[in-house]
Amino acid sequence: MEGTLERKHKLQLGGKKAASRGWNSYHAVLYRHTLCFYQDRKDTLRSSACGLPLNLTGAECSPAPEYTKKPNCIRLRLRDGSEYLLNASSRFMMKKWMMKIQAN
Ligand code: I3P
Repeated sequence: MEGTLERKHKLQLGGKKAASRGWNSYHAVLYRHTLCFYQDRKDTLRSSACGLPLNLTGAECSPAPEYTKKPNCIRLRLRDGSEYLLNASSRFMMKKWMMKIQAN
């Protein structure tokens, strides 16, 4: 599955506060066990991803209703201790992303 996702890096590897915690919007692509972020949809063809793909093996994914600044947020905790908030374009897309990520 692929589509627009806003992303905020909360915690880095080991659970330390991430250095840059602002929101950015990406074209996200969910492959079998990784979630990749691209500046633009056309970048997927050139394989020019923004940063490393997120390894979803052993990741935990849940809604984040306590984060009230964005309406459709998902909390994604990776096995390496890092954590991201992902904001989907609608409630429907939020549920769809969660279901697909959890299926990993
Ligand atoms: C961050 C930016 C984020 C904010 C984050 C700030 O500053 O304002 O929007 O997150 O707060 O650190 P910068 O752009 O200078 O990196 P929220 O929108 O979630 O508040 P945080 O430190 O509480 O994560």
